[in-house]
Amino acid sequence: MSGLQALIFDVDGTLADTERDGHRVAFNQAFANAGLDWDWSIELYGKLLAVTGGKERMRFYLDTYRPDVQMNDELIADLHKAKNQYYAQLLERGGIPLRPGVKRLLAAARAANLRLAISTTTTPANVFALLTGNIDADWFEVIAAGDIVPKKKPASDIYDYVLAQMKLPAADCLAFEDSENGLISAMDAGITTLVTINDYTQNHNFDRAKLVLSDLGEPNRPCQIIQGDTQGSTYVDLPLLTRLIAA
Ligand code: XBP
Ligand code: MG
Repeated sequence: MSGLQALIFDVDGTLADTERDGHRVAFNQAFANAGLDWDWSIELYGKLLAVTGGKERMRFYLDTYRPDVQMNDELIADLHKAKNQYYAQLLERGGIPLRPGVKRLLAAARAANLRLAISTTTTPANVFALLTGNIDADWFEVIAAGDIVPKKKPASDIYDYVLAQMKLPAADCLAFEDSENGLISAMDAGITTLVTINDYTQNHNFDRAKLVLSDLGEPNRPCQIIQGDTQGSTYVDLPLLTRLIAA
């Protein structure tokens, strides 16, 4: 059997805009609580996002902006744990909604017996914190997240892992991403990718993407087409995805 069989979703920036008002705020809370004078502004965080993974991002910040500060991996891991607790609290307060069209598309895919998976750099607990109250985590056959693979995005490891778990060829899957690192990861795993941009990623290089949109859109709220051809569709639905994979 061939044709579209599974949709694989990135999390941060794709399911929801979690970076600027979620992870960034939680990082700053963790830093303040630890008595550190680090404050990651919206602008600085945009630069730090070049490095995926919260622990890796902190190490990059230290190496680049605070070379005078010595911090061992254990302390970074403690800060990261605290950050994720603040992040969960923020989500519990309903701080971050899903992006347009996400829930509609997932529900349609489920109704059509398409298989669903998650492929993300973030910590597994953060995925569940975001899904709680929004989407049943059981909808996803595989939730591949965090340190489960040796190399985070842009390496293809996390997508390779999902494909292996689902025992599916890349050609029968579609990936949803929001960033250049995510796109490289999915494409290097051989998966056709649809990108929905956000403020942090709008200037990334998405040349390899099949389609680049403002968001997934809704029937009464069209998305903007940035690159590629929706053949008249004003929002992302299953017929459009089937056409994309066949093209
Ligand atoms: C996003 C990331 C993550 C989050 C923070 O990855 O790079 O590092 O910013 O999560 P994706 P952690 O878009 O693939 O979900 O602090 O748990 O790493
Ligand atoms: Mg992302």
